[in-house]
Amino acid sequence: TDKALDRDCTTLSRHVLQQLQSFSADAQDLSALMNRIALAGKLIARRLSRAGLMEGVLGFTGEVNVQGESVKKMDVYANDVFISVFKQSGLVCRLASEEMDEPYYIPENCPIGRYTLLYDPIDGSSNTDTNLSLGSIFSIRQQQGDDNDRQAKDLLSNGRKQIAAGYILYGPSTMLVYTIGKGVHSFTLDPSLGEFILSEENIRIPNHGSVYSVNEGNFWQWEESMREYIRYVHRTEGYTARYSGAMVSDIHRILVQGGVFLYPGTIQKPEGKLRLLYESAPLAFVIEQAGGRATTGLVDILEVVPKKLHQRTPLIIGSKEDVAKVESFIQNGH
Ligand code: AHM
Ligand code: MG
Repeated sequence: TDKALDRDCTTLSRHVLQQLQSFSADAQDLSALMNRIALAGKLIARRLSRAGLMEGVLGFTGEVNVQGESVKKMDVYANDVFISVFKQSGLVCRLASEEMDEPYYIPENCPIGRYTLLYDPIDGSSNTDTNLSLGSIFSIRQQQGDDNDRQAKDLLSNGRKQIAAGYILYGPSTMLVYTIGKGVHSFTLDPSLGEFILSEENIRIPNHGSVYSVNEGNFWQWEESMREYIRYVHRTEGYTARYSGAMVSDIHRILVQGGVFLYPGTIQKPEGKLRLLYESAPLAFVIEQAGGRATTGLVDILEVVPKKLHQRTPLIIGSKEDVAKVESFIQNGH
C-alpha cells in the first residue's frame, strides 16, 4: 500500500492505542487523555494563528500570577482551554498549572477521574506579542490515594511517576511530541484535517550536538562553575548558540539535532526559574525516553521530589555527552 497514505492515517489517538497494544481500560483512558490534550493544542493554535487579527488576544491582563510574573491574556486563555477541555473528559479530577496557585478540582469528575494533568499552558510567554514560537507542556499522573482533604500531597513525588508527558510546539506548523514511556513520537497538525498526523516515531536524540542554549545575559549572576563552562564553550571550536525565549522550541531543536539547553540557578536564586512539576519533569521524561539526559547538575531531574507544587529547579537537558560536560564543570570545576 501507499506509505504516505498509511502515515496520513496514523493519527495520534490511533498511535497511542497501538503503542499500548491493547484495548484495556488504561489504554482507552490514555488515548482519550491524549486526544483531549490534542484538542487543547488545536484550540490554542487556532487562536495564536489569528492573534494579530483579533482584538483582546495579545498583551497583558494587568494581573500578576503566583510566580510573581505579569500575566498575558494568552496565558489565561490557554489555561482556561485546558480546564474546559478536561471538564468534559470525565477522566481528570485535578489540574495543576503554572497559572494557578492551587490545584483546580473538577468535582463532577472526581469519583471516576483517576488522573491529574500538570501543565504549563503557554511556555515562552515573552514570545507571544511578537509572533514567535511558543509551547504548551503537559504531564499526566495517576492519582495516588483519595485526596479527600484536597491537599494533592501525592503530587509531591518524583518525575518517574509520570505516565505520559510531552509538549505542543506552536511554530510555523503545530507539532505534538509525546511519550508514554515507550519512546518519543512527533505529530504535525494538518489544519485541513484537524488531526495530528504521525511525523516521526521513536525519535533518538544524538549523543552530541553543536547547540548550546542558555540566556547568557545571566552570566554575572551565575556561580563560577557555570561561568567556567561558558568560557570553555567560547574558546572551543564547534559550538553554536541558539536561544529563542521558549524552551519548548529550543529543546525540540535539541531533541532532533542534539546539544544542550541550560537554565541554571544564580547565586541569588540557586533554584533557577523553571518549575519542576510542569516544566522540567515532563521535558526530562521526553528527553530521557529519546536517549538523552536531564539533571539539576547534581541529581537527575526525574529523581527530584518536590516539597511544594510550584517548586523550581535548575535544568540542564539534552544530549548525553553535552549534559555530562556541563555536569563535570558543576561537580569538578572543569
Ligand atoms: P514561562 O513559562 O513563564 O514562559 O517561562 C519559561 C520560559 C522558557 O520557555 C524560556 O526558556 C525561559 O522561560 C526564558 O526565560 P529568560 O527570559 O529568563 O531567559
Ligand atoms: Mg509559562
